[in-house]
Amino acid sequence: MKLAQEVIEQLAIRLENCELQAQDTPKITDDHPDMDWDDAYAVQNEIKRRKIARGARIVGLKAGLTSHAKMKQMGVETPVFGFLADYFSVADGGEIDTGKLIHPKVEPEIAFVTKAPLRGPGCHIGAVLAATDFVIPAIEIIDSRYRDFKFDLKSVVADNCSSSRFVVGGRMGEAAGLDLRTTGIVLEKNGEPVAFGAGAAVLGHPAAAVAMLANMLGEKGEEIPAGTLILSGGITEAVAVQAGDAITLRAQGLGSVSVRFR
Ligand code: OOG
Ligand code: MG
Repeated sequence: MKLAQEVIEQLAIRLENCELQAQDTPKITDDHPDMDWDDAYAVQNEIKRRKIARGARIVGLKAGLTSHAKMKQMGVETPVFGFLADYFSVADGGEIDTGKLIHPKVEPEIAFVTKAPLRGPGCHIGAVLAATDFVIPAIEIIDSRYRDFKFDLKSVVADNCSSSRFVVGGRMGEAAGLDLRTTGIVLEKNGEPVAFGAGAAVLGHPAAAVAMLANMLGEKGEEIPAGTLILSGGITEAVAVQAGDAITLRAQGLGSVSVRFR
């Protein structure tokens, strides 16, 4: 750790206020070029602590930057993780008020729900599939608090990996009966297909993103508990949206999930 606890707290307040007030800010490494990974996750944890203290529940986890498309889009090279709070969840077919967001983008993802705990190190695809209750398609809405979505990895980790909203829906799938590598997805914006992909875009297999997450948490002595919803990361580049847009994700064998922006 390079930053004092007081600075961690100030950065958490700054980033969380940007989220709650839909305002952007320059990336935090501009002022703190020496901050390290532990500092970045400490800021994220402090944001989580503040939300819990205000009565929010944590309902899941997300892996980010797990596909080459996303890494290339954002110019970064390592996967990262964040948390999902209860109020991030939007019903399938629901509406999102863009007035509460800064510059939202949507991502097509495969979400996992666990039925047994997952603990690293040494967690692998087999362990993830054995511990998966079901998979379900998800649209993640990311909304970096950084000006023009410009950041480096430590800044984005501190900002809870741009987490903003998510929608799960469609049909539950049994992980054992699906080949998630070849599960195809189509993302539609206002009825037009705008992005396509298959599960293998995410680290070769979406379950590998969940295993990676368990291994990263394992290094901190933490585990993924049973009953956790996990977003495994955008399969394609994120697509910018604005008021009036309607988004649908169709996933092979898993139905579709939709959301509108006003
Ligand atoms: C970081 C969040 C990335 C994903 O699925 O790759 C992410 C960002 O691109 O703002 O959620
Ligand atoms: Mg994502």
